[in-house]
Order: sequence, then C-alpha cells, then structure tokens
Amino acid sequence: MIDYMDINQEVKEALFEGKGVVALESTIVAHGMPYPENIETSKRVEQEIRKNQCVPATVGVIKGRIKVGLTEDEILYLGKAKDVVKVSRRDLPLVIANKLDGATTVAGTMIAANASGIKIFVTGGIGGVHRGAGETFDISQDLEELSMTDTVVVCAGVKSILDIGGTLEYLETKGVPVFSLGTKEFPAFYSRQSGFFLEDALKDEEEGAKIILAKEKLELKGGMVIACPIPEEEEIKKEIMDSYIEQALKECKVKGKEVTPFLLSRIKELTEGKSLKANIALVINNAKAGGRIAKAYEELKRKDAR
Ligand code: PSU
Ligand code: MN
Repeated sequence: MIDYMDINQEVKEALFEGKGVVALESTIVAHGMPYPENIETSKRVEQEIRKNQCVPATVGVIKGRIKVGLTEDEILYLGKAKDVVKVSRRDLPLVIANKLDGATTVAGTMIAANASGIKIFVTGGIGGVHRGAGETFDISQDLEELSMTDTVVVCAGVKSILDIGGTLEYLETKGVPVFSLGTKEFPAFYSRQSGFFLEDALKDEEEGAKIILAKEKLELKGGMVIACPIPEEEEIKKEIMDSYIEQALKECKVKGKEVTPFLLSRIKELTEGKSLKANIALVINNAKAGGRIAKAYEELKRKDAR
C-alpha cells in the first residue's frame, strides 16, 4: 500500500519523533457536510488537534494517490469537486487503478491510517447496522473494518438513522472494544442519550490511552471505538430527533452507499440546519478528546519503553 501513498512531511516527522498524530476522514468533507461549512469544520478540527501538540492527518485520494495529511488546498478541492468517489475498502482498487479522486470513509481512513502507522482517528459518527438490515443486509463496511484493522476511532456514537442496538451487538460479536467517555450510555450522535448502555464508562482520556496500549501489547487485532457524547448545550434531544429521522427514512429511495449522505442532507433540511450545527459541534468535541487521547498514548508509550 505504501507505494500508492504520500505521507506529508510534517506527519512523517511527527511519526518518527513519537509525537501524537491524529487521522481525520474526508467523506465528512465531500459527502457529509455542504460547502462551505465542510471546509470551515475541517480547519477547526485540525486546529483543535494541534492544541494538544498533535499533528492532524486528513486522509483522501487525489488522482489515484492516497494522501495522508491533505493540504488545505487539497481539502478545498475535495470539498468542492462534484465527482469524488466515496471510498471504503472495496472502492480503493478502482480509484487507484483509474487515478480518480476519492474521499475516504471511516473504513477507508482506518486502512490508510494503519498502513502509515497512525493509531488514533477522529470522526463524527461511524457507519453501522441500518434499520431493517435483516432484510436489506445494509451493514456499513466500517464495522467489519473495526474488526480487523488496528485503528482507534473516536466518534460521537451512532446516529439513530441506524439500528444502534444492532450495531452494538455486531461490534460485540466481532470482538471490538467499545467505550463511551464519562458515561455508560452509548451516545446517539445528535443526542447524548440512546437508551443503550455499555458495561463500562471511560473515566477520562488517559484511561482510554491505557486500554489502547494494553490491546496493542496483547497483540489483539482490530480497532476500538471511543464514543464522546455531544456537549449538552449543543445536543438535539432524542425525542425531537426521532420524528425527523422517521420522516427522512420514509422518504429514502436510494440504495447502497448513497443512503447515509441522503439521510444526512434530508435531516439537515428538516431541522432547518440545526442538525448541521450539532454535527459541527460534535466533531470539534471529538477532536478535543482525540487529541488528548493521542497525546496521553504517546506519553505512555515513552514511559513504557524506558
Ligand atoms: N456519519 C456522519 N457523517 C458522515 C458519515 C457518517 O454523520 O459523513 C460517513 C463516514 O465516512 C462513514 C460513512 O464511514 O458515512 C458510512 O457510510 P455507509 O453507511 O455507506 O457505510
Ligand atoms: Mn451501507
């Protein structure tokens, strides 16, 4: 994979020096948020990572090259271009062979992060088991990727456009550790509450870092999910969100990888932009936590090596 990848100089140096590096995805830029909010959010997220003395590495594909650490211009390009492929595991061979532009999903970003030696990855929400998956078999590639690729995904949980209980069951079956920060309740992206509880809460970011290092030393394959509830003042309550989500799901006529972008943009219209505002706030909050985790993880590794 390394032959098809360009890791930017700053990221390379940070990895070499054992400075924290945090991967970021580009599907959220190209398909998850409208322009110009997508670009502004991506900048603010990168700044948030830097506040913890870590280096951000936004991942995407430009003309068939996997870029780890996109430049500002490259992010702008992916955020404005119309024919950007949404790239999960199965899309990588095609975009590389045909030298296309691609925005990487959680799954796609995990693959590139892992290949370049980045452990921690911050995003908004992960894909999951869709409602009605028993009939449609629509389960995000993100979950399978979490079972096999060693990247820690910091997110705000799973949107209730998905089957949250089903998603947690799936992750359990695949042996993926799942935690939420400061609470046992797994958050539902726009809302802090989901009604689904985990066995343990993470006390703080340092505990997260300790568990990540323990998993690594145990040589257990696969990723980890650390969910951060959206800040209280930014959340949209579950009761309010549920009705909008029901309506968007009813109107959804597309299939496959178009489902998630459709639902996100329809919910934005139905909530008159409130969902987008919440989405921006939660990604920035995740970046804050992710930066702290990455920093703590590097410190622990240094101590451990002594
Ligand atoms: N959730 C969001 N915004 C997003 C996505 C999820 O709130 O942009 C994107 C992520 O890149 C995720 C992908 O990996 O959607 C999942 O798509 P699918 O459900 O088609 O697997
Ligand atoms: Mn799907």
